[in-house]
Amino acid sequence: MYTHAIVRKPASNFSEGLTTSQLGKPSFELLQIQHSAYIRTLEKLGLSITVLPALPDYPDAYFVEDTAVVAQEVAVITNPGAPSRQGEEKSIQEALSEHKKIENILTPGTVDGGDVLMVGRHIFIGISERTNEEGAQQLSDLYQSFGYSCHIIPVGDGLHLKSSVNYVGRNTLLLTQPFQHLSLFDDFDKIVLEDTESYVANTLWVNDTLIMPAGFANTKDKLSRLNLPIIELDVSEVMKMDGGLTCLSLRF
Ligand code: CIR
Repeated sequence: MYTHAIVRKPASNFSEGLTTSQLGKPSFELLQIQHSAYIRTLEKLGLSITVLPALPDYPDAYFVEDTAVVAQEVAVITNPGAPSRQGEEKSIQEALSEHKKIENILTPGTVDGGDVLMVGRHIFIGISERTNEEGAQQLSDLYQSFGYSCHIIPVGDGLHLKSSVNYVGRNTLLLTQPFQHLSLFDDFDKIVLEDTESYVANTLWVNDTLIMPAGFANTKDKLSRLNLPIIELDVSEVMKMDGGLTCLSLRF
């Protein structure tokens, strides 16, 4: 069970953040409404939320997930792979050190938390444009020393590993088609997304409830087979900045 989450308010210049999306100019007003609804949803699921102030010097900083990898025994502060995001991790270290023992990914290693999928004692680490081999290896060594089994996977498609694969409870992974045949995932049941709904791969499993992006009926249908409560949230403005539901918080 998660009991805590850390989030950060988006800054009004958030649209200066990195994005590859062609979905148009995002609205700050709407993003604030969507971000508040996200916080309320986590609160309803029993989490107590630390809301950090906006960081206008880092327009992507409300994607806090990328700045740390948090487990029961330790929080690893990352070294974000995008130069414009390096430095975001400093205030996260401060916030997490109230709760956890801290370790750090060190240069030349880079890791974005969006590339790290934890399922129980297993950790899948994606090598992407943001997470390099050195960073993945440092993270893997750290968590192996705490008894976790770590697996490193190349992410050929999408921004981060968790843009394409997430755990949705009941020993099941929700994943996009390019990831469906990876033998590393053979021990899981799989729900494979249709191409048109691949964005929903970034569904968030919190305390046995699924929080999914609103408006993807086919996937909602598939997820309902798991018999878990499903909450749909509109994250249109987050999507315009290449982000999703997992990116907006650190849960522990
Ligand atoms: C970026 O490109 O870094 C941000 N605009 C989006 C980060 C999304 N984070 C995530 O998927 N964990």
